[in-house]
Amino acid sequence: WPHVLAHLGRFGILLFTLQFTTEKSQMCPSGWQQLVGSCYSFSDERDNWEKANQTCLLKDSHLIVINSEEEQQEYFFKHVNKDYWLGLTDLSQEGQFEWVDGTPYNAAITTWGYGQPDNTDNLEHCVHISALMEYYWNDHQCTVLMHWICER
Ligand SMILES: [Ca+2]
Ligand SMILES: [Ca+2]
Repeated sequence: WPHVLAHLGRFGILLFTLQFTTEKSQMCPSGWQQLVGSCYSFSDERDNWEKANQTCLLKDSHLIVINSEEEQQEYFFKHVNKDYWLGLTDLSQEGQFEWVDGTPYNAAITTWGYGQPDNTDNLEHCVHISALMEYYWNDHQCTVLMHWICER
């Protein structure tokens, strides 16, 4: 390949890029989307946070964990138009947010909506992306039925 590419020049690089992209997309099971290095499944149904969490675990995945600003922008600002549960809760201890996959919660790269998290009525312990808040995050009651995104 490298020898051939040298002769093909820019066209060769294009071919190489196409082949690489194809191989990457084949890493995701059917029905999953390849975006920014992981595979994602956007639910058609709505469910409470715990059921959504369990559904992801049963599919060898976890509720989406936002690890970078790129991921936030790539996904939520361009690909969704609904509210979706994230893999982030403060169920264990109020105000101590934890990602479901053990990723350290880094306040520096969170994307909370204005005034959030506000733990309204001391009942909001599950985090979702909010279409109403232009895809910023909001803590909400875990029993609310909502779409969700699994990541693997
Ligand atoms: Ca809370
Ligand atoms: Ca809230």
